[in-house]
Amino acid sequence: MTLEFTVPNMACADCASTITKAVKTVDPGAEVKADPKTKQVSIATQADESAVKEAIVSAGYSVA
Ligand SMILES: [Cu+2]
Repeated sequence: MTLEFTVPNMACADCASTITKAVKTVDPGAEVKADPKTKQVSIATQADESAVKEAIVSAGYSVA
């Protein structure tokens, strides 16, 4: 399953890597593409959408 999120406060490559790490705490095998320019995060994962969202939010980012 591929999840698509918009993360408006992902501002730079560091944010993208923080978000990627946060997602990987939920699913170490997740494939994460995070683009600070478009604010889009695309995640190929078996994990629950709500769990992935929660991980991103606890890392300090908002999910639209
Ligand atoms: Cu940043």
